[in-house]
Amino acid sequence: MGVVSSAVPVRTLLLAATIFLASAELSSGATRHYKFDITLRNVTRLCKTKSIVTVNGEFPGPKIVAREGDRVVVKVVNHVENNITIHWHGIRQLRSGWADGPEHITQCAIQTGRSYVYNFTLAGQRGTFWWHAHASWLRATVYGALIILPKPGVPYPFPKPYKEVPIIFGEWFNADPEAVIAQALQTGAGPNVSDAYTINGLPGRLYNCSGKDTFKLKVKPGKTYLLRLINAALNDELFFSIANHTVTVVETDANYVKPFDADTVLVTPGQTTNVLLHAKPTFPNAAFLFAARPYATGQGTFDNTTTAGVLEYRNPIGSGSTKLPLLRPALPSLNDTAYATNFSSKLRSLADARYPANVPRTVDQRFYFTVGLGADPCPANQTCQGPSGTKFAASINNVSFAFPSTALLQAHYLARSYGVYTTDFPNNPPSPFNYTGTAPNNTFVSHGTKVVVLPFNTSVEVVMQDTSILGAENHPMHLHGHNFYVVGTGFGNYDPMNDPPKFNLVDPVEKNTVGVPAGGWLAIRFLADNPGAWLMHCHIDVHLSWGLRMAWLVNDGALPTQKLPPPPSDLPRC
Ligand SMILES: *[C@@H]1O[C@H](CO)[C@@H](O)[C@H](O)[C@H]1NC(C)=O
Ligand SMILES: *[C@@H]1O[C@H](CO)[C@@H](O)[C@H](O)[C@H]1NC(C)=O
Ligand SMILES: *[C@@H]1O[C@H](CO)[C@@H](O)[C@H](O)[C@H]1NC(C)=O
Ligand SMILES: *[C@@H]1O[C@H](CO)[C@@H](O)[C@H](O)[C@H]1NC(C)=O
Ligand SMILES: *[C@@H]1O[C@H](CO)[C@@H](O)[C@H](O)[C@H]1NC(C)=O
Ligand SMILES: *[C@@H]1O[C@H](CO)[C@@H](O)[C@H](O)[C@H]1NC(C)=O
Ligand SMILES: *[C@@H]1O[C@H](CO)[C@@H](O)[C@H](O)[C@H]1NC(C)=O
Ligand SMILES: *[C@@H]1O[C@H](CO)[C@@H](O)[C@H](O)[C@H]1NC(C)=O
Ligand SMILES: *[C@@H]1O[C@H](CO)[C@@H](O)[C@H](O)[C@H]1NC(C)=O
Ligand SMILES: *[C@@H]1O[C@H](CO)[C@@H](O)[C@H](O)[C@H]1NC(C)=O
Ligand SMILES: *[C@@H]1O[C@H](CO)[C@@H](O)[C@H](O)[C@H]1NC(C)=O
Ligand SMILES: *[C@@H]1O[C@H](CO)[C@@H](O)[C@H](O)[C@H]1NC(C)=O
Ligand SMILES: [Cu+2]
Repeated sequence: MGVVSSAVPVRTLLLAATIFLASAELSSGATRHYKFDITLRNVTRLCKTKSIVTVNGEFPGPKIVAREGDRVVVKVVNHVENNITIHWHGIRQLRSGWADGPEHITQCAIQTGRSYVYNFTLAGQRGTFWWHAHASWLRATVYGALIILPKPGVPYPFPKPYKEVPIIFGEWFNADPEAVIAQALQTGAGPNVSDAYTINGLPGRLYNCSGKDTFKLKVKPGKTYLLRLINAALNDELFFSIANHTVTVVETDANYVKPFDADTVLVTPGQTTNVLLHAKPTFPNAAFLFAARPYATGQGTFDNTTTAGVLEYRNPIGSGSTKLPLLRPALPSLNDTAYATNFSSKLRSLADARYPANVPRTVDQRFYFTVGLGADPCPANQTCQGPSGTKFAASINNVSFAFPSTALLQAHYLARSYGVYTTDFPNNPPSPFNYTGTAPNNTFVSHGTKVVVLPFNTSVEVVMQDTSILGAENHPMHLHGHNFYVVGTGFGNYDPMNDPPKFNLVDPVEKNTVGVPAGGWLAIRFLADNPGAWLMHCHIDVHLSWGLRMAWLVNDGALPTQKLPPPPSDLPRC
């Protein structure tokens, strides 16, 4: 373990024991300094003690709370043996691409004993974000909430909640997650599944030996609570429900939506969703479980367990001794695509004068990308445990993206692409077939570090088409550096003649992560107004590891305010 002295004076965030936000006293336009020491820590879950990689020894990691317009400066010091980077999920990083974080894309990893300062502003954004490691599977334990409050005096477009509570879902492995993915990549098989899901780091009472490790939310009758849901699970989309309560959905991926009520909320890895919980008007003489378990569409095995927390009403009479009945929520079945589709279709932008939907109405460049699984042949000297003795792989337009030996953004900035990447990423599937029908005989993917280069301010439309090669599956696709509008979706093969007239260009939801439906397609539009190198990938980490990722290189514009500044002097080198 390297010992690193900090040259820059930094203020370490001290977390209050309570999870509630103390937001009123935050000023705005400030620079907020944090120090993230990447360290090992022993943690006991499910009766087993293991050493995990953490930030500042905390699990989940420290919460960052700032205001729209603030600057955030985080010095990350790596004291562990793993290479690591941190990504600020959903933050646009306007002209600060060097701070985005994905390893091999915007930076080389921070190696043992080294440090890097992430320095960015929170321009034009407010809502629920999160941060996580973006190297291998380290985000299994290295993640935390990043909350941007509106500027002082700017209200939410819904009644002010009494309290705000981050609810972070995670995925817990008794084994070392790094060993799990390393073994899977070696054998070609699907990775061992996790042992539990967690709520704010706690598996909850439905698991053996976890009664004490249950997140408790105490509420007062008649009050409204803003739950900031964040799905930090590695590989699983989650249904979330609270017994005997419906919630009002008001925001997704840090964009306000037209409010609607739901018994169950679907959150995919990478997504955030804000909901209002209206506590019952009078003391209900019961306690209520809230729980999350997967929405799973793939063919492989998955962790089908349930994490739970307890919603407890503060007894106005004060007699805490009476045992109250504990009610359980009814969650949709694990493969309830009808529920998932219905829920997703209700997400609509506010699209009003204050929060307009700036959806591109015209399109400069159109792309049709297949997203899905595939295979790699088994090396001659090995036996593989993937499909039919091959190794699992994944691709976009049959390209399984190979990480470059140096960071893409550096090569792009220095105009030295030779030997690092090529600019021939296919705009369309290389060989068309019935994407949601019988899979072609040859399911092998190709490999390459191929990118799409976009001139500054290109208006882009991407139709993402799920494939049924090795099983149709919902893929939560995440775009770095931009938000996008979801203008259309459907099942089966996308029809370029009959589907576009049905696109919603009025109030489509604005997101940074969206599930491409299992056996279906989804169309997004975005304006490439942020110079840099931007990863787009499936947020199911096993698919990401198998190559379901690509990158956009957005060129500088003509004006000085449209150019990527030079890299910071401490940018890690490979
Ligand atoms: C974790 O526990 C083991 C066994 O007790 C101990 O050897 C190790 O030093 C501990 N690690 C940390 C980071 O505390
Ligand atoms: C962060 O970036 C701003 C703008 O480039 C710069 O003025 C400031 O010195 C940087 N802060 C640190 C700690 O690097
Ligand atoms: C994965 O599971 C298999 C079967 O239970 C076990 O033998 C193996 O050690 C596990 N791998 C890891 C990395 O934990
Ligand atoms: C939990 O404990 C029960 C009772 O001891 C046991 O039957 C069951 O197998 C355990 N489940 C797991 C997943 O360990
Ligand atoms: C919870 O919901 C069930 C089923 O709808 C209902 O029978 C019961 O009265 C409710 N209990 C409370 C305390 O709200
Ligand atoms: C969960 O998975 C286990 C192991 O694959 C299986 O035995 C069990 O029936 C599943 N439970 C549910 C509710 O699907
Ligand atoms: C969902 O799972 C149930 C039980 O495992 C099964 O009977 C049903 O066919 C599945 N539905 C779909 C759409 O896969
Ligand atoms: C969609 O959900 C609403 C309630 O939120 C329900 O009334 C409606 O029947 C559902 N539609 C489908 C097709 O499931
Ligand atoms: C298979 O051969 C490759 C290339 O010669 C070598 O790198 C690899 O270690 C071998 N794998 C096994 C399992 O022997
Ligand atoms: C693709 O295959 C599916 C399933 O066999 C079939 O229902 C569908 O009609 C086919 N679509 C096209 C465009 O051929
Ligand atoms: C695919 O394989 C099947 C069965 O092996 C064979 O009948 C069919 O002709 C093959 N199709 C193509 C396009 O090669
Ligand atoms: C860490 O990154 C460096 C530079 O890219 C590389 O040489 C080294 O092998 C990596 N170490 C680990 C443990 O992955
Ligand atoms: Cu995926």
